[in-house]
Amino acid sequence: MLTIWGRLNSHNVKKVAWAAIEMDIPHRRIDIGGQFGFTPDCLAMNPNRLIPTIEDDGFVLWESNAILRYLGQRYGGSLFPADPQQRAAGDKWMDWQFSYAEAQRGCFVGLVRQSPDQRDPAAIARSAAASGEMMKILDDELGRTPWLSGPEFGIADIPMGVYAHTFFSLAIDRPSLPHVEAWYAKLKERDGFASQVMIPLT
Ligand SMILES: N[C@@H](CCC(=O)N[C@@H](CS)C(=O)NCC(=O)O)C(=O)O
Repeated sequence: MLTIWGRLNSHNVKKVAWAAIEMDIPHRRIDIGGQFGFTPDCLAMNPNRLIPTIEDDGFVLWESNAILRYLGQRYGGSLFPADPQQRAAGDKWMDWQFSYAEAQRGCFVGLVRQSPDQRDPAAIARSAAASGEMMKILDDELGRTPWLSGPEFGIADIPMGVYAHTFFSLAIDRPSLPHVEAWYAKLKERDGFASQVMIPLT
């Protein structure tokens, strides 16, 4: 059975927990990281002191997007496109998500993880503006293709899907993003997204 280690209020853990449901993989998730800390066994599996880590039939893996690709290849069927160009076209959005996460970090941490007296409103506004600018790039893409994975939903939609939920949940100014909003509305209809991603931000 697949084991996922990591607290669910982590963007990177949400990706893997959602993917496991999309792929119908029997699994369990164990809270570690953040307030749960790390046991020596966890650190032996992943010395980075980061989440998520998975174990699947004795195979240990960390780095959330590497995990998505592994699960997609082993269990994902059509969620992991066979065509190299279609897969690469989605892959770039999976890598792009890490740049996006940097842009969004300031407003997420400021508004969710910091108390009002710790907040730096200017830093939050800068991060919100940078996030909105990047989301406009995503919006252009989603005006050309229904999914980041191609004609159908697939693993390339998962990383930015998780971050889009945060973006639309934060009390920040947002530009007009009709295509991202339509894509996000379709994601919200998916059971795995609703149960693993659409949880209160903490
Ligand atoms: N590139 C790594 C980043 C992992 C990462 O930064 N995880 C954060 C949570 S989203 C973490 O472990 N923070 C420390 C903690 O939760 O204790 C990945 O995608 O898996």
